[in-house]
Amino acid sequence: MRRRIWFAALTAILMLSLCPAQAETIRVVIEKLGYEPATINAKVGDTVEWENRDVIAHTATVRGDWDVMLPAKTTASFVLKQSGDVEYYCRFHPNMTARIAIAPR
Ligand SMILES: [Cu+2]
Repeated sequence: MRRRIWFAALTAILMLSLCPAQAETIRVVIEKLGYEPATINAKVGDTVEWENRDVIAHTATVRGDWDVMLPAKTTASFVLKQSGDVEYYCRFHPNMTARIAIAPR
Protein backbone atom coordinates (compact mmCIF):
# COMPACT_ATOMS: atom_id res chain seq x y z
CA MET A 1 0.00 0.00 0.00
CA ARG A 2 2.69 2.45 1.04
CA ARG A 3 4.70 1.35 -1.97
CA ARG A 4 1.80 2.19 -4.26
CA ILE A 5 1.51 5.72 -2.85
CA TRP A 6 5.22 6.24 -3.37
CA PHE A 7 4.93 5.04 -6.92
CA ALA A 8 2.04 7.44 -7.60
CA ALA A 9 3.97 10.34 -6.09
CA LEU A 10 7.08 9.51 -8.09
CA THR A 11 5.09 9.26 -11.30
CA ALA A 12 3.52 12.66 -10.66
CA ILE A 13 6.89 14.28 -9.99
CA LEU A 14 8.37 12.70 -13.10
CA MET A 15 5.52 13.90 -15.30
CA LEU A 16 5.74 17.43 -13.93
CA SER A 17 9.48 17.61 -14.57
CA LEU A 18 9.22 16.14 -18.06
CA CYS A 19 6.51 18.49 -19.30
CA PRO A 20 8.05 21.91 -19.90
CA ALA A 21 5.98 24.85 -18.79
CA GLN A 22 3.58 26.07 -21.42
CA ALA A 23 4.62 29.11 -23.39
CA GLU A 24 2.53 32.10 -22.42
CA THR A 25 1.05 35.05 -24.22
CA ILE A 26 1.67 38.34 -22.46
CA ARG A 27 -0.59 41.20 -23.40
CA VAL A 28 0.53 44.83 -23.52
CA VAL A 29 -1.97 47.58 -24.21
CA ILE A 30 -0.92 50.77 -25.97
CA GLU A 31 -3.02 53.72 -25.01
CA LYS A 32 -2.35 57.46 -25.08
CA LEU A 33 1.22 56.96 -26.31
CA GLY A 34 2.25 54.54 -23.62
CA TYR A 35 2.84 50.81 -23.18
CA GLU A 36 0.93 49.28 -20.30
CA PRO A 37 2.47 47.52 -18.48
CA ALA A 38 5.78 49.16 -19.35
CA THR A 39 7.80 46.33 -17.82
CA ILE A 40 7.04 42.66 -18.29
CA ASN A 41 8.74 39.42 -17.35
CA ALA A 42 8.75 36.68 -19.95
CA LYS A 43 10.51 33.50 -20.98
CA VAL A 44 12.03 32.49 -24.30
CA GLY A 45 9.21 31.10 -26.42
CA ASP A 46 6.56 33.35 -24.91
CA THR A 47 4.52 35.60 -27.15
CA VAL A 48 4.07 39.29 -26.51
CA GLU A 49 0.86 40.66 -27.93
CA TRP A 50 0.41 44.39 -28.26
CA GLU A 51 -3.02 45.91 -28.62
CA ASN A 52 -2.85 49.42 -30.01
CA ARG A 53 -5.94 51.26 -28.84
CA ASP A 54 -4.71 54.60 -30.16
CA VAL A 55 -5.90 56.11 -33.43
CA ILE A 56 -2.31 56.51 -34.61
CA ALA A 57 0.26 53.88 -35.57
CA HIS A 58 3.00 52.74 -33.22
CA THR A 59 5.76 50.15 -33.28
CA ALA A 60 7.49 47.94 -30.77
CA THR A 61 11.09 48.19 -31.86
CA VAL A 62 14.31 46.85 -30.40
CA ARG A 63 17.23 48.83 -31.75
CA GLY A 64 19.25 46.66 -34.15
CA ASP A 65 16.93 43.73 -33.68
CA TRP A 66 13.22 43.12 -34.11
CA ASP A 67 10.46 45.50 -35.10
CA VAL A 68 6.71 45.03 -34.80
CA MET A 69 4.43 47.40 -36.69
CA LEU A 70 1.23 48.35 -34.88
CA PRO A 71 -1.22 50.26 -37.05
CA ALA A 72 -4.00 52.15 -35.28
CA LYS A 73 -6.59 49.95 -33.58
CA THR A 74 -4.81 46.69 -34.31
CA THR A 75 -3.17 43.87 -32.44
CA ALA A 76 0.15 42.26 -33.38
CA SER A 77 2.42 39.81 -31.67
CA PHE A 78 6.00 38.62 -31.51
CA VAL A 79 7.55 35.41 -30.19
CA LEU A 80 10.58 36.04 -27.96
CA LYS A 81 13.51 34.01 -29.25
CA GLN A 82 16.42 35.15 -27.09
CA SER A 83 16.89 35.64 -23.41
CA GLY A 84 18.08 38.91 -21.97
CA ASP A 85 16.88 42.31 -20.91
CA VAL A 86 15.54 44.24 -23.87
CA GLU A 87 14.32 47.77 -24.11
CA TYR A 88 11.93 48.58 -26.92
CA TYR A 89 10.47 51.83 -28.15
CA CYS A 90 8.19 53.32 -30.80
CA ARG A 91 9.95 54.49 -33.95
CA PHE A 92 7.37 57.25 -34.43
CA HIS A 93 7.37 58.42 -30.82
CA PRO A 94 10.82 57.71 -29.35
CA ASN A 95 9.62 58.86 -25.93
CA MET A 96 7.54 55.70 -25.77
CA THR A 97 9.74 53.06 -24.16
CA ALA A 98 9.22 49.81 -22.31
CA ARG A 99 11.22 46.76 -21.34
CA ILE A 100 11.02 42.99 -21.29
CA ALA A 101 13.07 40.79 -18.99
CA ILE A 102 13.37 37.52 -20.93
CA ALA A 103 14.48 34.50 -18.93
CA PRO A 104 15.78 31.35 -20.60
CA ARG A 105 13.27 28.51 -20.64
CU1 LIG B 1 4.15 55.51 -31.34
